[in-house]
Amino acid sequence: MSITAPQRDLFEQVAIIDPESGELIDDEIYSPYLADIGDTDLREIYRDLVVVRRLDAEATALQRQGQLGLWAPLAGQEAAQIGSARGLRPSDFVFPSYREHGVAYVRGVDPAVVLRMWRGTTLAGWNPRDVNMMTPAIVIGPHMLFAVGYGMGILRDKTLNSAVDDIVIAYCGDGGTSQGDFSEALGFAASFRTPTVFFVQNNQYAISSPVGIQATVPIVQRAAGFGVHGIRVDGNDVLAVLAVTRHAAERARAGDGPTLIEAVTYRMGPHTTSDDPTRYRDAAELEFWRQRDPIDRLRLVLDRRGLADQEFLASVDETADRYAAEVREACIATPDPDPISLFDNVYATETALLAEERTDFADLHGLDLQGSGE
Ligand SMILES: Cc1ncc(C[n+]2csc(CCOP(=O)(O)OP(=O)(O)O)c2C)c(N)n1
Ligand SMILES: [Mg+2]
Repeated sequence: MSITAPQRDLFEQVAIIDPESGELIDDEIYSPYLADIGDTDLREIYRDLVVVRRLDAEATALQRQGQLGLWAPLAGQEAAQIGSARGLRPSDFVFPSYREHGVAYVRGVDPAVVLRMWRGTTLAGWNPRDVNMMTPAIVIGPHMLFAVGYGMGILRDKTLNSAVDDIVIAYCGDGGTSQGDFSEALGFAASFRTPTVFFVQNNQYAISSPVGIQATVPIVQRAAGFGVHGIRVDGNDVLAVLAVTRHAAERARAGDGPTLIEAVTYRMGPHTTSDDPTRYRDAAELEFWRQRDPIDRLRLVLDRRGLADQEFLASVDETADRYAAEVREACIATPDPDPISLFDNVYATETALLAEERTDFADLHGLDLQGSGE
């Protein structure tokens, strides 16, 4: 069955939570995708948002205390990440960039493992197959192409087994859309009608460059030129993000091809812990977005429905604090790898040059050549 691609004014952002009243807006196209979301789900989603923000604060503190080399904070983007990740099935595959800690949380990646890359004790992190999520892409762009290739693989699997209906999602930022890889990926995805969702978190900045420098029209408008369906959503409205992701995933599963979702949000913190955003943006702008905080937005819904009683809120805080304490403990306890292990797993079969470099490195530092063998 084909899922109709609704045509909307592409400047308009899909929203579900009324920012004044906390009432749910009845959206003809997208509300049906939330029909199964009851009070328990709303509370669970709220808990996710709070826990992920707490994780982010803890990781930032760990970096300031010298336990991490770097951290890319997600504060402000919780709804975009939790909403979209919750719109997927476990069997779908995720290609993240480097800020998707909230997506990793929903996929069930151990947060202590997430932190290891930022601590510099591993080159990547987890086994992508365990959670159907690739490890972070620091280089901006290529993973969009990988997501198209993965989608082509799904289509091939489908020719062998018609029951296959997985989809693949790739995350990138507003700045990432300026990469050639982004355009190439959209072109290929449209031509081959791959089951790929491109999820752009437009957090208004690429490091210090405001989005207006890279995109003179809304990013979502680029989709149309490639023949890709586009949706612009209020990225701080977790229910709207969930609904549009489910919609895009449903279309992809039905064979209706790729969708580009532009989630309009804001990076509340620095680009990374090495950045000082006060040098390029003013306090008024930050305040404007503080008024649009994604956690407060969902809180309005809970308040309105009488779901945010003291007992519930205390249990959320307790979950978040316990989670952060466990992450901290695991991070600090992570041992440094044997330096020689840097040469492990570079190739399936070690080349002569690499073997020579391994020996030179061991000689230079007086290391045992056997290494950890990890
Ligand atoms: C190919 C490439 N060029 C440049 C960089 C350096 N770089 C790292 S993050 C970044 C900005 C990306 O901004 P955006 O895509 O909006 O994502 P955000 O950081 O806002 O999540 C740049 C230029 C890189 N990692 N890869
Ligand atoms: Mg950005």
